[in-house]
Amino acid sequence: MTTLLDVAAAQSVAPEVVMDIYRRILRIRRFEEQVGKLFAQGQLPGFVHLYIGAEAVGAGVCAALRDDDYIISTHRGHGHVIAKGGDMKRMMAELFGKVTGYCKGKGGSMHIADFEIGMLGACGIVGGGIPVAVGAGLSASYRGTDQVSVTFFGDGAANEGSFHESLNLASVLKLPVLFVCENNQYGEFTPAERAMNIKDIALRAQGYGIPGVIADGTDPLAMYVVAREAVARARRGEGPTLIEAKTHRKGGHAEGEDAFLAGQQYRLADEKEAAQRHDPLVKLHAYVVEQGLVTVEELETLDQATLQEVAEAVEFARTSPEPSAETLLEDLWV
Ligand SMILES: Cc1ncc(C[n+]2csc(CCOP(=O)(O)OP(=O)(O)O)c2C)c(N)n1
Ligand SMILES: [Mg+2]
Repeated sequence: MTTLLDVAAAQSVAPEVVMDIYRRILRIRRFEEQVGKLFAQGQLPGFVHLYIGAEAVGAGVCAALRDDDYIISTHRGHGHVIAKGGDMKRMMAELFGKVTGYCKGKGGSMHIADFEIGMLGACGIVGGGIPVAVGAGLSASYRGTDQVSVTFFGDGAANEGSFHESLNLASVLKLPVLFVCENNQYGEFTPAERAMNIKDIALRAQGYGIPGVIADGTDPLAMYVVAREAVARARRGEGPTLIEAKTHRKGGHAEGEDAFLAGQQYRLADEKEAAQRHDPLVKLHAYVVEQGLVTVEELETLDQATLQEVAEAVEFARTSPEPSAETLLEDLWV
């Protein structure tokens, strides 16, 4: 298989970084596949939105960050936490609603945060995380550090007022923020082309006087290269960048949607096929083998170890206690 990656970009990435990105993607993929199975078995309370298909974005961008940089996520956020170095056990326990979870079982899939790794939180309100990242960028700038703040959000969120206000303020104050739009071409069941009259969300950057970059969101190394440049610019004090990652969901909007869609098809004709063909894990697997960075057998061993890590996370979650009724009103701000 000839690589479907941007070779020029790929060759500017050091082999150890390539493999680091591969491991991040693999951890996300195996975690998410297991979450999909658990949901189908009725073992998880609440909705889950899987990140399968978009792993290149979170993994590529987070590999360009330092541990003390910040990220803010969305309702589709498991992949961002893992990409930033999150703990699978505490994540899985949170999905099960257990007391050992990241938010003591009170946040669930859409509200995982881990301040120790700079993960300031996910957000079930579409577009709700974007201004938080601007606040984190303002804080870094005010404190005189060179930390960078990244907000991931969808194409749907790019039509929210919070997106526009955030780009404007970050631009005016020259804040160290990366606005990373994961354009998977749908907001729930509505194709983006029916929700906006432009094809490229990156164009909106012009309206706020900041760079807008289009990247292949199925190419992990191209994502890394684009993020590396935007991060360097932000650290130099030159302000924010809007990165539009053209990507896909491999599955539905939320797990279990077939039950209420009752056979209705909403995916565009070629898009579903493209989502399969541009699987970021398959593409990076082919690349690392072709380049001789690692053997197929070594990748298989890595996969087995990752599956084991996921299995241990499930076991940890299953055997953890439920939160007690007395703690119901703790950790609330009222
Ligand atoms: C403010 C707000 N409006 C509507 C919803 C319902 N909703 C949840 S996810 C979603 C689609 C978001 O689309 P996009 O931003 O493209 O993210 P994606 O799901 O494609 O990753 C909508 C409309 C919500 N959670 N918050
Ligand atoms: Mg979308």
